[in-house]
Amino acid sequence: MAKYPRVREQHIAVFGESGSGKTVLVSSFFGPTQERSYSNDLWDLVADDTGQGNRLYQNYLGMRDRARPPAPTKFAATTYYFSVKLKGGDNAAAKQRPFDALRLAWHDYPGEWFEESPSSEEEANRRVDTFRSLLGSDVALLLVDGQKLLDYKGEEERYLKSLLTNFRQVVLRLKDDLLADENRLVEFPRIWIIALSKADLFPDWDIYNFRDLVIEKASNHIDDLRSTLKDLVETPEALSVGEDFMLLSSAKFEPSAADPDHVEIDVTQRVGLDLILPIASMLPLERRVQWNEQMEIPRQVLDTLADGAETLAAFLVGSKFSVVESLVSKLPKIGPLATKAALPALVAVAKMAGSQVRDMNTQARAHNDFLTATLTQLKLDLNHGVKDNLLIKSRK
Ligand SMILES: Nc1nc2c(ncn2[C@@H]2O[C@H](COP(=O)(O)OP(=O)(O)OP(=O)(O)O)[C@@H](O)[C@H]2O)c(=O)[nH]1
Ligand SMILES: [Mg+2]
Repeated sequence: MAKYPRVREQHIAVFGESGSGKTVLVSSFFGPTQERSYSNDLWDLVADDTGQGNRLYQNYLGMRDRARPPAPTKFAATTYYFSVKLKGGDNAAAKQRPFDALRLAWHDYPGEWFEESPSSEEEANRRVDTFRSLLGSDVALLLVDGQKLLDYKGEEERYLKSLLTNFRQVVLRLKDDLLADENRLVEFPRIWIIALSKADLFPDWDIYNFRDLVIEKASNHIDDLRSTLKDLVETPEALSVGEDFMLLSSAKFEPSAADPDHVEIDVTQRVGLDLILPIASMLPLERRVQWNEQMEIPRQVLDTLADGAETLAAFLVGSKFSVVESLVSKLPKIGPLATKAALPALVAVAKMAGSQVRDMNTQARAHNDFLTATLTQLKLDLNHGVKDNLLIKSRK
């Protein structure tokens, strides 16, 4: 194995119109991890580019200390690169681990790109490039702007229809450029999560309230979007659109009691941000196992979906956790790829019961095995999101 880079890279693709909360989201994802009071015993989150990291932190400080949100994003997209650096890099367990950091690329861009036509050919090209990088992620978040839902109270279908059809139009317009000479795209987000941004505006809601509203008012538009996306991809059966839902709130924004023209921003009240890493890293792995049991997925698709999952699974099995070993031996051979050595391990990891994950997490922590502890922690966090009714995962 090559010594460098010992990393795995995931992309975060957030699709949302202008003002839907994309820049605030990435700022609130990163900002708190830089505060003095922040502590995480398993990993550190660092921005690979110091200047970029400082700008995001500046956004966050503006909100925290001056109730001032960042300005709308104009003209250009920015890709923020983060590393989730595992602790314990110099201990014995770390010598065996296949990587020391998860890398996260988060693409932020002007939402108006989805609403207005480009003003020049150069800009049109930039949009295609950005869109193409967004499509390199396994998971896409499609933001439903909570403020807009409130503005359209009682006739939410009007907003949802325009959101979903506009987005579909964008995809259709870019289709030829995206496909270039390919017939269908192999690398493509396979999980499209419909996410409510600004969920703090709905203090009484859990994810079921949101899901029910979206299905009730817009299921036909989701169907249309799904078929448009299916037309673009290789193995279209391996695609979840409108089956997963989540709540997000980057901070609590509230009109100030003293002066209703001003907002107060409480950055400590956040919803769903802790699910972003687990969703980016664990959800594709789980889904891949689900699909693999139901259908024959071509190797080329598997190689892009949850890329590196086998290495991870093999590592977990190799790390002598009896729970994985016993699961692997019990599993029936399933699917056309069951002979691939690492796959049963992958299935085992994805299917481990909550209590087993917890045991493994405890053991790994006790042994300073930070990679196993991190992976199992991400899985536990994902489970919590579901239990806390912040996340609905596809049951298919
Ligand atoms: N209540 C509430 N308001 C939010 C939240 N996040 C963002 N907002 C509000 O939405 C505004 C726009 O957020 P941005 O993050 O700048 O939106 P954007 O998607 O980056 O918009 P563009 O850069 O134009 O594409 C902010 O100035 C806040 O007023 C949130 O979690 N809760
Ligand atoms: Mg923005």
